[in-house]
Amino acid sequence: MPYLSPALNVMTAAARKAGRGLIRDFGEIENLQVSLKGPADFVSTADKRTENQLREELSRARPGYGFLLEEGGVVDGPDKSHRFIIDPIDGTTNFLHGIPHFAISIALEREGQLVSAVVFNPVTDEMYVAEKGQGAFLNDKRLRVSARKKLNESILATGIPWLGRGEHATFLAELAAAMSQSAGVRRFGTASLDLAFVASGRFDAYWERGLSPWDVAAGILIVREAGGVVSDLDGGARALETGHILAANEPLHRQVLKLLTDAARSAKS
Ligand code: LIP
Repeated sequence: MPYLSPALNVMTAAARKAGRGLIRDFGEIENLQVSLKGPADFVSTADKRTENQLREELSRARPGYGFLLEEGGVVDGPDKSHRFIIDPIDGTTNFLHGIPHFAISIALEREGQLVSAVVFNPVTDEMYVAEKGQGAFLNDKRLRVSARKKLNESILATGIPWLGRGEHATFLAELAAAMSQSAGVRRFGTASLDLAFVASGRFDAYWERGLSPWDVAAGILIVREAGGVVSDLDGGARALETGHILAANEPLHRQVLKLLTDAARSAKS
């Protein structure tokens, strides 16, 4: 059984409750796909409503804590040492298109350190949790990153930049290198779940550029507590700040970092 601190208990309860609302909203999406207006406004309302609900639940249980919210930005609380980092719907594009792969992501920071994390996929009812120093769990099962050491046997996941976003040339060079040296590359579209999949050994490694703190905060702690390594794309510890992230087991982290560094360099020369 996972160790659930009181804070983590509050976070999982809030995620479950908000998840029920998201499931109802997701049911509407299919109908809206075929309407002329499309589901965009509906989804943005669902996003904001879910965020408000999470904020209310968490504030009630932990009055005074601050927030970093995808929609609402920074909300300072009187307690300067704690803040929740929340993405109410990570994988919004999937959600908008009726693709059942999205998550609620909640991290708790204490004195600037990630200490508790929840990534909840309400469709599959998969609740990933981690507590600093206590390990990572999927529902009741302890998580461990994969044991693969060989890149040519590994599945890598990534995020693909799109219209108006990211350095396409750099990404294409990275993808070409990853394709030619690994057993395959996946793009599922939800950073928090990509990280949770690394933690559970489903993916051997994951990299993406240009993410926001709320996409990755909870997932970073989950990977680390599952024995994985998370860095930025220079190999440093600033993934949360830079939004450029690489997560893997230790031997693969080294190999994929080199592959990406070489590829990015070749794209620039
Ligand atoms: C999304 C990420 C996804 C990434 C998108 C976006 P959102 O988060 O989970 O992996 O490719 O750029 O950041 O916007 O759905 O919360």
